[in-house]
Amino acid sequence: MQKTENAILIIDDAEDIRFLLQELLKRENYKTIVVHSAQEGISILEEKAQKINLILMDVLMPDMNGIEACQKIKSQRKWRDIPVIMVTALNDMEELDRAFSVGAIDYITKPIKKRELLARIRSALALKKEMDQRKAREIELLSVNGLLEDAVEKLKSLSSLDGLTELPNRRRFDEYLEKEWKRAVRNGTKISLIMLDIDYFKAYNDSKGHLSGDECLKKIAHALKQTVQRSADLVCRYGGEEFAVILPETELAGAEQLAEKMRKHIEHLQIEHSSSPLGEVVTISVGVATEKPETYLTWEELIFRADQALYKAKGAGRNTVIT
Ligand code: GH3
Ligand code: MG
Ligand code: MG
Ligand code: MG
Repeated sequence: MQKTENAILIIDDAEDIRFLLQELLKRENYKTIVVHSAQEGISILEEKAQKINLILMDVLMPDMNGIEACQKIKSQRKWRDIPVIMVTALNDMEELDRAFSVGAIDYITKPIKKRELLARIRSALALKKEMDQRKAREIELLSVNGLLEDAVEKLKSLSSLDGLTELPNRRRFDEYLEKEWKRAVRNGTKISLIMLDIDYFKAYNDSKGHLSGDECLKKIAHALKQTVQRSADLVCRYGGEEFAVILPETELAGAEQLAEKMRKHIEHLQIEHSSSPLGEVVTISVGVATEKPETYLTWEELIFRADQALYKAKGAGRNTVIT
């Protein structure tokens, strides 16, 4: 029964054999392509090897004989998987040995016996099908491996992002600050750092629940990110409800301006916070510090000073910027 469009390629120089094979196979609903020389058979493969699922090859042919042709086919990676059954009048074991040694899968002797022919074709096709399926599974595995590699890449980039807010995390903050600090030492430029913390966020969580707290953190992260304009400025989630903004090549006045813009922006988000002693909406307290990095200083000094300023902002009543 013909199930696919695939064809059996018949290569034989004798017209009567070509005719006989073609007729027998046609009656069994096999599709055939029939040629009279090895050279012609190879041209067919060059054109549509993927449509050929079996080759019936005569051994004795002028020009290129069947053994040579089989060897040639098996030496090509793209053709190697097509089974070749040798058709021989010789009953010559030496010829057959050679045929097997160059990769033929089976042989049929002339005169051709119908039952034998069909049995051997069926078993060759079944084997080919199994090989194709195995190959497909291997390809599937390879693509799974590819997917795994992509996933690892993704994980690497995720490992520097905070899962909730999708802002760079503390690890990325440390890396970036160290890098920018060193650059500033080399170039003699300044770095500013903004540290900010949500006011009365514990009360927010307590009154609205932790999930609402998470949503609030996301909104604030998004708003902070929108506020910065330079690509060198890095807004990070420093931890909990604390954020930090690294501003390379920025003077204190510029950093303070940005900090005030952020404070206002958050206040104007109007995120309801009725349990805040300050009023009705979520606010932030902000500390700003600037350093001109010198080799005797470290970036920890900058963090310490921004943190101190933030602490003072809390002490000064919150919802404010202190430098
Ligand atoms: P202050 O104005 O002095 O900063 O008061 P506060 O309540 O904001 O400060 P506190 O440090 O007492 O509380 C911080 C709260 O932030 C407590 C903690 O549960 C909450 N928090 C930290 N990280 C997360 C988070 O990822 N999700 C949620 N929902 N809450 C968080
Ligand atoms: Mg012949
Ligand atoms: Mg805090
Ligand atoms: Mg807080």
